[in-house]
Amino acid sequence: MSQVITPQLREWIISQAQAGFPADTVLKSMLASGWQEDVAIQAMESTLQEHLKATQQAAALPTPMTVPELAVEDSPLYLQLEDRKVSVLTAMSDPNIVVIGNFLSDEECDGLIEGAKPRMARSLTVETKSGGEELNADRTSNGMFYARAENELIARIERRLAQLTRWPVENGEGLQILHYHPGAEYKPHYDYFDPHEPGTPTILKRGGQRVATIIMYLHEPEAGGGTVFPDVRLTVAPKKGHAVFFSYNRAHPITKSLHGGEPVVRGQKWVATKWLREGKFT
Ligand code: PD2
Ligand code: ZN
Repeated sequence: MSQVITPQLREWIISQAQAGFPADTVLKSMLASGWQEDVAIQAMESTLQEHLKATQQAAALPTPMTVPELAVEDSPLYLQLEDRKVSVLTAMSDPNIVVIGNFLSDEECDGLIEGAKPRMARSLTVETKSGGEELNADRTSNGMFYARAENELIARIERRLAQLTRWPVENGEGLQILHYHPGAEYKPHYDYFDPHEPGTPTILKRGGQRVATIIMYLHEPEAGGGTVFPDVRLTVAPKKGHAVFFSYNRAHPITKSLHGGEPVVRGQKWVATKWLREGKFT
């Protein structure tokens, strides 16, 4: 009969290793208490390898940064910003995700799309190997960037975003517009720059790490196209005029900030994305 490696056995193996017993001594004790040799060896190998990986990952945790936080401590239903009253629809603390209603008017959504249309091209993502830009198979949308304060509409939305997030306008990247046709998606990813990629130091010279993202929905599809957070199994519906804010205080998966754009099933989806940096984005 085959023996099963139990969580208790794994814990015991780790405790023996931590107490300083050599591998062959631990193995002998396991055999003496009735474990089959092949099972005992496999249990030791897999347990100790996983334990080593986990401790190495913990040791490599980057130090947390100060990140933007919305003024939702006392669970307000609305936030009165200088030029607009917006709704707080959903708030989650870990990860910090806040869904905002009525963030943009229909006219603002349409204006962002019309201004972007003549400038759309297949989306590029920042290429972390060199710090340049590249076509990315994980992102099948089309896109463009507005320069910061490029026109009155952009400047107004950027001021509103700065009030919402209590984060300086100067720390924001230019607004990015994305257009998804049916079938187009953005596979789950992190928006921060991977510290292990060779191009990251170059990217970080322009304002440091990204610390938060706001995705604004400009045109809603008929089906599909939600923004998903797989670590907490949350899907934000891509409702026109709504926005989703989320922050990540270090460049590490423990932030649970993994997120993606689900494939559009029917209709067209347009979004505007604002990324906020630690410092002034130049
Ligand atoms: O369009 C989206 O839902 C989406 C999903 C994930 C956009 C982004 N990421 C992004 O622009 O970073
Ligand atoms: Zn993203």
